[in-house]
Amino acid sequence: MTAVAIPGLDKAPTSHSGVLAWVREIAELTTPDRVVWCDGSDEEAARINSELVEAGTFVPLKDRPNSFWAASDPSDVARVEERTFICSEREEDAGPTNNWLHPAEMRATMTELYRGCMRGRTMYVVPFCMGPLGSDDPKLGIEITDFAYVVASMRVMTRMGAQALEKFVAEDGTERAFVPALHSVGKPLEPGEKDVPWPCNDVKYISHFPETRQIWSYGSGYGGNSLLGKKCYSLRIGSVLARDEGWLAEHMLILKLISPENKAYYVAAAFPSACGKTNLAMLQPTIPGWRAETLGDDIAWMRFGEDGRLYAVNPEFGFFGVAPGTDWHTNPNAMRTLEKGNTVFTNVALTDDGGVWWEGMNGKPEHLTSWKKQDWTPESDEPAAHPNSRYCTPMSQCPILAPEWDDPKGVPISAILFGGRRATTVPLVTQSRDWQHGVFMGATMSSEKTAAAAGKVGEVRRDPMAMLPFLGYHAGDYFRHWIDTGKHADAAKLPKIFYVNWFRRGEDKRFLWPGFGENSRVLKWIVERIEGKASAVETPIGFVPRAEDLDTAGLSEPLEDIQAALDVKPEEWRQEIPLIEEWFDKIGDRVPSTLRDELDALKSRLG
Ligand code: SAT
Ligand code: MN
Repeated sequence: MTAVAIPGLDKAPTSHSGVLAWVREIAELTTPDRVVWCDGSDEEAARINSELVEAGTFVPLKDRPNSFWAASDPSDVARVEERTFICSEREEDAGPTNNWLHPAEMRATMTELYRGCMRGRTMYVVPFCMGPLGSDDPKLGIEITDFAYVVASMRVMTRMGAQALEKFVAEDGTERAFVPALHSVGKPLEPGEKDVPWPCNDVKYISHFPETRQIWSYGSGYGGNSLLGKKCYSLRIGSVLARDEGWLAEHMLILKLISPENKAYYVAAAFPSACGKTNLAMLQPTIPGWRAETLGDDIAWMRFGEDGRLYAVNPEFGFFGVAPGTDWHTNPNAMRTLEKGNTVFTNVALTDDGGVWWEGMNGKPEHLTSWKKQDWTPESDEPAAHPNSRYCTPMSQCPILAPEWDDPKGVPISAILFGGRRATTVPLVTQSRDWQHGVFMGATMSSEKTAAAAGKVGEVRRDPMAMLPFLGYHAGDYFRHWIDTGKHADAAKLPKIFYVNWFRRGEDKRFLWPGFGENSRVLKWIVERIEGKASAVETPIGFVPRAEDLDTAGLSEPLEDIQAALDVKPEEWRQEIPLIEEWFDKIGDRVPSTLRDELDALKSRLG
């Protein structure tokens, strides 16, 4: 092999042989102009930010410290599910909900794309750890990327740099396993060629190799496609690790609810992207005496503790939240988090005095620079911010962060919520009959598609446990893993499972439930159910409160609306049955028979 002298390649701050070999292999394949090993220091961050300003990728904001505005290429604004692949050795292990290509074929194709793809660029080596650094079994990764924006964002979203790299070699000298995660924007520069602010490629691949725990991403700079610790590692590869090691990797927020008696309850909740997970995670309860604290807004890793309870940790270190709709009314705690600065905003609008604005934010600016970098006025017929525009901000800035957020042990979960965005059919809240029935609810949950993924907004799709785009293996096996998780546990110690829908509408299409801070009323009922204190009606789909079972004191909505949000209409549910059957048929014979039994039982209860 010829030794290639790439400046910086030999500056490795680790002796980990696997890291050294892999970084060298990728440098020789992608031929960057230089290699930078990232240490995560403040000096490094300042240097990278100023390089991004220089490149035109970042515009410094004037309304908050150390914060930046970025506008992506207009074609690179969301996750690309059709270009996302689970490359297991056998197609049947990826299952019918994933795109599949044989790993050898994918490797061959992508190796050719990667060859020379970092020419003219810097290759950054970003060591990171998902979950608390003090964990006994830290989940490590190295992301190699040629986009400084990714480095800046990974520093916010993960525990990265020297502190993570330290964990690669255990105290006894053994080299720990890590997930190699390769990212390139796929836009090599010819000598003298001027770079664009947001390099990307029309050809995109977001590939996962579950058996070898590898991630290869090409062509996109957008968060979910490029911040590989997030969905790619923590969910797609994470779900495979969880299956093999006996835990759960889930698309869930983690919330701590504190009752007037000062008792804490931890709740994990799964909603599809852009369905209000961050708002619920940072809930400001409207009912007197109740408080909430945040532990995470997107991902939960859950495993059983020695006491037999299910404990959750958030593998992330920052929030990558949807900006539009966020304001002082819907999510004051997010606004306070963002005010502190240290935030990257992507695809929001820029105000004339150097601040940020998006649809749903207070104020009526007369003129803006839109996410497409065009003049925008209230007369413009396009939104000023892209509907999937995002803020990337440190969790530590959240004013209601729970003090135990970084505890490697995690927090014991009392309730799991599944929820989607449905205009009809699904009541505001339903308690499952037991774990297995709760798994059925999660496995059959449905939602109207949002702007977080490319595709048609509004159409209803099944999104099991909000994991449809994030499963690293066969959905039927995933359901079995959930059923088995319950079987191996002490039923009394398992979290109770609930199905919620904040988005039901009346005949005139208006929302029946006010949502946001008022969701604390639903959480209060859930806590009271756990304590055996609240009433509910047993319906064919599970236990549902009547309007009078909820604390509605001070709500301005008429009680009829609340009742309508809670109604179980058997005729609507009978229409749902063929859709669930079709969904199970799509998953095929790996659907656990227990879930088919649940479906039969539901059918017979509906009559
Ligand atoms: O784009 S991300 O996948 O990072 C966020 C989301 O869709 O939930
Ligand atoms: Mn998400």
